[in-house]
Amino acid sequence: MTTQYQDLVRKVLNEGTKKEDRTGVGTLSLFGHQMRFNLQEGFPLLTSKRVPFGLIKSELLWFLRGDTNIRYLLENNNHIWDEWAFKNYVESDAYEGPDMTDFGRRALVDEAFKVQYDEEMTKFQNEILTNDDFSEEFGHLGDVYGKQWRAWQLRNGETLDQIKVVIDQIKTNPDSRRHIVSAWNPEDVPSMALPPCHTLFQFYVADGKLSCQLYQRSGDIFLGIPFNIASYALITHLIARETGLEVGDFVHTIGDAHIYSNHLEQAKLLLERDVRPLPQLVIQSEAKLDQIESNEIKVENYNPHPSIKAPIAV
Ligand code: UFP
Repeated sequence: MTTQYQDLVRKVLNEGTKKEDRTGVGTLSLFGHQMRFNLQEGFPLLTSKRVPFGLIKSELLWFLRGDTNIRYLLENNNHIWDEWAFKNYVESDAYEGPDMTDFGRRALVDEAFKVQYDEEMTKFQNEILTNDDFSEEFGHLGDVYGKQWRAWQLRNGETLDQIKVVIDQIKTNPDSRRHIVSAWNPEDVPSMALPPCHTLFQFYVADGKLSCQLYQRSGDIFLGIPFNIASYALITHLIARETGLEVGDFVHTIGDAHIYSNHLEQAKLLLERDVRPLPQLVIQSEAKLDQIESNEIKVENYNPHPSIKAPIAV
């Protein structure tokens, strides 16, 4: 059973360099790390703490639909992108409620503000879910993963579906060394609130098996990385299913691999726990890749240790 994630946590705790970062929190960090998960051995969902797979799969299905509107996520009870859309709304002329400047930080330190914020956020979510015009205007997040993967803007005005191209190539020219999907669009990066963390991925076919390698430029080891591992393991399964291949390895290459200074105790607690057998992934669907529903994908025999709370750095 794989202990590669634990090994990474231990390595950064022992050898990481103290480094300041954009969020002001501070990290222990190292540059350049690689893990390899053999997907035949089970689905690499962390067992040393519970990881919410439901959020991972609905987010990935959202990307694969080329959808950039949070309505689909809300319909699936997924709130991981809410703040980004909410920010656009409260900064627009249409917003008439109480001042929401710097809402993320203020909601953590000011109880009275938190009540107002929760109220405004709930109203916002309800509008997105029930009001088509409002959702069209304020539900979109712009050029995030779904857009870059499925409708990369070309110079001639048309768009390019990178996922379709890669699937076609895997089927017709499996030995190609060009099975690449890039989310990193240098032209868009300066205007993005959060430039893509999972930057580029490549597929590889050998012995009837499909492998995938991700280059992740920046990885929050405690909160982000367990999500990213599961998400890319899942996309490897989904593309393998679409192309009639078995699954091979998921290779995870990380640039700046860091543990935030307010996650150190949680990381140590995680290392005290034993690693349990991996769950299995089950996909029960007749649908094409971008029509699969979240409830058609399940992990079975997932018996992790309890989740561990840690503050997210924004
Ligand atoms: N982060 C991840 N995985 C993700 C994601 C974000 O680890 O999928 F979207 C973390 C990495 C980093 C922060 O701690 O979010 C992004 O900050 P920056 O853009 O400064 O690297």
